[in-house]
Amino acid sequence: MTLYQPFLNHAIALLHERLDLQPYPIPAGFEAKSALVGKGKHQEEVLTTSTGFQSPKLRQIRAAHVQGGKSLQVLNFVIFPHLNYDLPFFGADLVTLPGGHLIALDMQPLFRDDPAYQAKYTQPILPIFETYQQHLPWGGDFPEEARPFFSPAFLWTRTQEDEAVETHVFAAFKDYLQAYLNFVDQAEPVTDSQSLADIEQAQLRYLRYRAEKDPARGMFTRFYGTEWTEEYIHGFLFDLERKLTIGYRA
Ligand code: DBV
Repeated sequence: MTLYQPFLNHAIALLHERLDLQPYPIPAGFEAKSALVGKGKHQEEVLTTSTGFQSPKLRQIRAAHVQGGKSLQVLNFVIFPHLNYDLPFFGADLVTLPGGHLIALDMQPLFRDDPAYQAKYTQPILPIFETYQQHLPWGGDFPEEARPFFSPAFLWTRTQEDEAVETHVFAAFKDYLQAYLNFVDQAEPVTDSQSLADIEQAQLRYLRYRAEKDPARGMFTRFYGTEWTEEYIHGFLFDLERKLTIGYRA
């Protein structure tokens, strides 16, 4: 079993338990993709698999899982709520490269600087954040322009220790996901047209940033080529703009 497979298995089991879950369509050719990377005895297969679900309040729940041997493992797992809920995004970026593990876990706010929003969606998470943060060193600088998209409960670490990932990070991932699903349970649809417009703008701002700055673009392009990569990013990983174009509304 690879490093992040237990994370994905846990997430899928919990989502089934707690939500009225339906599949989310994955464009043909993007369910699984593999390439042989490297030369001679360093050659490795790099396999990228995709998983997608939806529920009445959650537009897209999706995971990209990259498995390329001990020093290349990625699980990027994001939940995008429907546009008539003020719910944050659930965002996990769990990345293992030759240099070590890079872990980003957060409930990414729609309205970072709104105190009422923080009180509703960040303050309840801070005790969980503090429980795990003390065991995990701060991950260091990240792009300044990404700052508005993270909450004060952003768990961000770099570590060399597999054990830290298997214990603290895994426990944090489970707790954040439970807490997120509690928010989902409580969420009521938004009907006010100004609030709906604000939510759509905030979702688009987030989504455009992530699609444009996807830190995996270079890696995917090397493995699978430009055409596959751009289609994967815009047609599956960060697909809201496409869906709006073809008439999706909450
Ligand atoms: N990141 C993704 C997707 C990935 C992915 C869809 C499927 O959004 C992987 C794969 N993230 C990935 C990889 C790296 C990172 C790094 C492969 C390493 C890139 C490299 O070192 O070459 C959080 N992820 C990062 C970094 C951050 C995040 C801050 C370091 C980036 C850097 O130093 O430039 N999660 C990421 C992020 C947001 C988020 C930027 C913004 C809202 O939610």
